[in-house]
Amino acid sequence: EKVNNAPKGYTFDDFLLVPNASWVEAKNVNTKIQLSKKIKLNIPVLSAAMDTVSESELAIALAQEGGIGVIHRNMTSEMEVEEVKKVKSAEEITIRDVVTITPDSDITTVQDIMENESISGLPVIEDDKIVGIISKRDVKPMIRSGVNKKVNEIMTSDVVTIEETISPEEALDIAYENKVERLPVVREGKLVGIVTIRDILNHDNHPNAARDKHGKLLVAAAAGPFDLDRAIALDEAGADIISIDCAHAHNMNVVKFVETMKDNIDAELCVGNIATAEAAEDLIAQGADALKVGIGPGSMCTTRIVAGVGVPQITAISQVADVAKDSGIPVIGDGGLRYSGDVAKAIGAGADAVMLGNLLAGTYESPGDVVVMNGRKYKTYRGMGSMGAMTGGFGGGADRYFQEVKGPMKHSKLVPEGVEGAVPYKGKVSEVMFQLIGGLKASMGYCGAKDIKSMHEKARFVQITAGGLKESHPHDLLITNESPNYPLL
Ligand code: RVP
Repeated sequence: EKVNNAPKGYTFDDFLLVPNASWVEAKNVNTKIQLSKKIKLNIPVLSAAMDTVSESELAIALAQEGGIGVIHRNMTSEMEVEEVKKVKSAEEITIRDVVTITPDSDITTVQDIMENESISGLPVIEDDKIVGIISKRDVKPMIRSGVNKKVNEIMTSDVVTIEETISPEEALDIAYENKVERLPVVREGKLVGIVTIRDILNHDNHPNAARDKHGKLLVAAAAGPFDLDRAIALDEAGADIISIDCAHAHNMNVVKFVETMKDNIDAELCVGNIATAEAAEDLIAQGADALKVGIGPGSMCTTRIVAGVGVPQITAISQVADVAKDSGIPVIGDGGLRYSGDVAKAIGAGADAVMLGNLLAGTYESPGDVVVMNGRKYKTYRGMGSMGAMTGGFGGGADRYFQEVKGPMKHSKLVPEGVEGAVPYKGKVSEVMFQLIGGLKASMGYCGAKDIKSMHEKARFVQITAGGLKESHPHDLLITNESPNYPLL
């Protein structure tokens, strides 16, 4: 009975989206999402918390495009905290390491410092307070005419300072208004840094970036399901989302611990992975802020082969989304996405956002070096449940799969659920996102959906056959020029 009456599970290749009557053009669609009460993304994309995908460099690049990176946890808690901090301070234009001078110094000393350090202005400090500022323009004529004066005789005493909390735009306005090139930054009257007009103007402000209320890039970080200390440390370091990273979040001990996690952190709590409506109900009841869906769809995952367990991804997403939408909890479709069309199908099936491993591995910003094989460039990509990730690094791969990480780790004691491999080098995250979001926007144009919410409502699917799938891919020709959004392995 339970075999013959089993429900069917479907995935991306089993369906296509049906074109609708549409007044929407791809160039005008809006891909913004509210990932949780506090988190707004401009593109519905998260990076996978994997050690060949997401460290600070990739998280910075993805947040600048409008998505959010999830720092992996196959490193010590201290190292992960540092990665979070790097993302949070990535676009800081304040120079923290300020060289200062005292009022009674000779201007020849000032001249020497300016030349040696290649800086053109020094704040003048007395008793920890800023009492003036001296620039190359003040010093040069004196030195040229051979007059040796003290700093306090020629410095500008009327210093315009700014508070640390000010935005770059406000700082620029103040600098222009007061006709000054540099602004000392103060906290409770004490100098903590300096901002120059040149640095503000050179600062590429990435208009589509995903930012917090202070203008800093958003970042998420992974923690094990019972690793409260790490979750608290990441929260204190400023992570916007803590992502509970586990192969089976419907393990009832994991479900039970969600409440404790929630009680101890301010950041939003994303929990995964799951693949059923029942799991969604249980986790929502415990207070999860977002749910991550995917058991076994990952490109390097062998869970479905090794354990025989999983739910094809489109079915999993739609089952979880049906439950989550009633509670307003966002759903992240994690794994199995190979093309931009899959992103559109995941969203059409009810996902609010997607999490990408393979599609972001092999970018310039992902960890690891480029290797050349048979004249083509590749980067390594491995499952967190692969032998390499479980034995190398810090055990963050093994406990994701509920395996013993203590003591000397012997290969023979572990049962991997992932493989190690390589993916073609794809260039910068910005280029990958351009194609991916371009494809999503095209899809939304076909479906008549002006934004993600209306994509949820308007998407209609047609189930296809093996013949339909064959017809969908390029066929009956030899591809002579590889397309950036249809790579060949
Ligand atoms: P993909 O994008 O298809 O490469 O899948 C990425 C996802 O696969 C990750 O976000 C994670 O949920 C899952 N994963 C990571 N490691 C493994 C494994 O070793 N089985 N699976």
